[in-house]
Amino acid sequence: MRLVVASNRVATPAQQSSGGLAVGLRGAMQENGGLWFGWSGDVKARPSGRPRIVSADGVTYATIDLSPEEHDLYYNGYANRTLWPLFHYRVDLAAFDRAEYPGYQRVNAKFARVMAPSLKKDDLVWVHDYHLIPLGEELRSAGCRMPLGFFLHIPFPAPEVYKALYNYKRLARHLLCYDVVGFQTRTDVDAFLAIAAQIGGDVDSATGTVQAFGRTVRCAAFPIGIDVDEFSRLAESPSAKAQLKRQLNGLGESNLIIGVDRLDYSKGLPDRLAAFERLLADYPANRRRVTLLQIAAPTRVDVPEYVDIRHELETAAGHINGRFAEFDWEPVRYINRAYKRSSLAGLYRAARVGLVTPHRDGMNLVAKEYVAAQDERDPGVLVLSQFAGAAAQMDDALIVNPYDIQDVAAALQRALVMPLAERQGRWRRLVDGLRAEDIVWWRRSFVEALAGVARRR
Ligand code: GDG
Repeated sequence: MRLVVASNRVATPAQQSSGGLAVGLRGAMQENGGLWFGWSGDVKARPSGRPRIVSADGVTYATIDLSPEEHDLYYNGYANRTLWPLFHYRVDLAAFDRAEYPGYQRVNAKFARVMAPSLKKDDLVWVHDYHLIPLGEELRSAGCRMPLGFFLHIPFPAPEVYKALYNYKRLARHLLCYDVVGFQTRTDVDAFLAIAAQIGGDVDSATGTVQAFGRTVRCAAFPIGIDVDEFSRLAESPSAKAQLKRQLNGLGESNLIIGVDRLDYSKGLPDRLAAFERLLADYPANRRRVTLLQIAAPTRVDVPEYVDIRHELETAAGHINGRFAEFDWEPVRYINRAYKRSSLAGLYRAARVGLVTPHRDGMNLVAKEYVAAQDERDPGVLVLSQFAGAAAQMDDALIVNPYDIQDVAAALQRALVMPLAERQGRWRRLVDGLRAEDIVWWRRSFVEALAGVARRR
């Protein structure tokens, strides 16, 4: 069966730096010839109604442009100023502007209009993430009868948080138009099932099945994984090593703690810096000997909350450096731009500690990439937030409460002095888990669930 994927952005093969997710999805589409739909990333005053088509290696990519108004209401509006903060428990940051939902809905309808004519009745359709929740219902209205699946990359919040959304019933009903709805963790599945029951669905929690509005929907956790070998290969590549040597010059003998995130308020960065400051204050032996390298690549720069968090972090990094720096040692290296994947892999490997402390995260792939990039003879230690989806699979990390600065500082200290044998034992169990549930396992499990729908029919 052919696999058709829809996501907000499409990673075409021309984009050299596409991440593991893009590569994983492309692999799935290459198996049986696939089609990938999405936004081109371009905003045009008069976008054409027809998609731009490119084909490579058995996969066809179809992208459309958005108008400035569509971009404002759909992408910067309902998706990133309402759903993103709310689903990450930031009700305080969520904009509940009723004018934005119709714009979001219209872009989903436009996607459906472009997609429907090229779909065949034995295709499997897999829709990704919070930008495109209504797409399944729009495709159904356009007469599409094939199995439709949806995967949510971000958390599904607890019912009491979710219900702060003025149209939460509408949105849940959109989700119930798919045949398979996938989440990152069991916690997310349970939260959604609770909502499904509250809006009138007949829910069987044991099987994750919901009967509602004349349909049967299967809900399950499909925790996303990574390509483990890609990261260990990248970490050992000559270009990673050469670049690393340059980048690390100047750090002297410092032990490195690394954080890598999109610059986003959900990632817990101000508290992370506060925990590092606490480490230096409470465990003074680390002064002059430990450096925090925080890479925070800017994203969603048109959304005001992202401008605020950027300023907050610059101030916090400056404050720590002002308090502790010596002429030959700067405790925080805060870098506001993106690096190549191979450079990231080299830096992960060089770092004694991987510090991943989101306040909320659907999964968090950086935690997994950090582990995959380690040298098994001398692996570093992962310090991981209990509120990242990854914590459900990675209990050999040092699991912390990211709001508890003292707890995080103590875990950093423990990681910095952890004996080799313990580091190796923890790393071995973590990497075995990553291999068992990697990116290929993830997409095969989801596609298999969707193919099961077709077989039962
Ligand atoms: C969403 C969910 C879920 C980061 N900085 C650079 C760079 N990155 C790459 C990382 C990693 C990816 O971006 C970030 O993935 P995360 O999973 O950490 O976070 P989100 O972007 O928020 O992703 C998340 C994910 O979807 C998948 O389902 O895990 O919970 O929020 O791969 O390496 N890549 C490059 N340069 C950088 O500077 N090249």
